[in-house]
Amino acid sequence: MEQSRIAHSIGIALDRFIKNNQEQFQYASGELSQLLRDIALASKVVNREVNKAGLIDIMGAMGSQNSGGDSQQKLDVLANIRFTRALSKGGEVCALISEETESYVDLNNDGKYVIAIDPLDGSSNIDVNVSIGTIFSIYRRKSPEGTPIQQQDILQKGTEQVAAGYILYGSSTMLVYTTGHGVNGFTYEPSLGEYFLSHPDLKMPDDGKIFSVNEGQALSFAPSVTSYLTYCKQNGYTARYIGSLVADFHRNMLKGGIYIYPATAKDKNGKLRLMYECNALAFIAEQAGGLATDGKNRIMDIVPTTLHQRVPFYVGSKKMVEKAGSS
Ligand code: AHM
Ligand code: MG
Repeated sequence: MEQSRIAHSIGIALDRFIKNNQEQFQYASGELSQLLRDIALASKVVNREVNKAGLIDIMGAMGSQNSGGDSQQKLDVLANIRFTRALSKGGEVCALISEETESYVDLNNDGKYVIAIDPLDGSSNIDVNVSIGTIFSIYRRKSPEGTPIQQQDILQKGTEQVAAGYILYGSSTMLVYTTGHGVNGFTYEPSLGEYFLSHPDLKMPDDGKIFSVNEGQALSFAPSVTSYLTYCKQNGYTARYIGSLVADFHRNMLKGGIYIYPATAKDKNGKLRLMYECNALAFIAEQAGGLATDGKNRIMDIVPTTLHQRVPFYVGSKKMVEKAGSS
């Protein structure tokens, strides 16, 4: 009782929260906790880079290098470097799948966990000072530790995730994650350099009035998508689309809404990637009482066949996703 009261008190620091809740993990050896801390630490570094993004040209013009000796680089590449470094130093991760690399990266063969990550999502918003995000999924490896990574470790379906989360670099920076026991959101306090619990046990409204879709592609949507969007408009729904998946998802989770990236003429399987964009948000959505499908099937049941596989994505309030799927 006391434990759960502490674990859910608003204002508790992320590190303490992770420690207090460690016994909820199926394998409570502390490595998953450390891994989550590594991700949080890397996200603080990325947050710092994101916050000075507009200064990069100025600093570049001054010929400056950052503390690691790297010359200034594009933010998404930089974010990939930051997360890869943090995860390889920690030692808990045996393989890393990233949007930024064609193949997976072997890290520590003795590590128990596989990570799929989109280090900085929302590429069209990076240079224009609009919210962007990091998305991650954590899996436990199937093959024995200390042996080379195998396909079965890499291509796991979403139901196998042991944890997933995202970082939203927005008007404030937030880290939201689940280990399969509900969803908790933490807000970053920059002057203290720490995340604090601000959104305990997040629940997505069952129904909502916001739809988020790129209607610029509407002429090539399937009739089912068009008819659902017509239904939304006829019923006084409101359109909100930032073009950063994490930001659109986060708003809809708090307010009630649906995000759709359907198949289009340009992207026959939709645009978004199953392994490091959709699965993590599907896990969080379900843990918060929402739903995620490809229009028909549950996202987390899809067996991946390639690392960068795309999938149509419908995610958000349960009733809205069900209605869109049956339109
Ligand atoms: P990215 O991985 O190149 O950043 O693309 C993913 C992003 C999502 O964040 C966003 O929801 C979607 O692409 C927007 O796509 P579009 O510009 O086609 O609407
Ligand atoms: Mg992306």
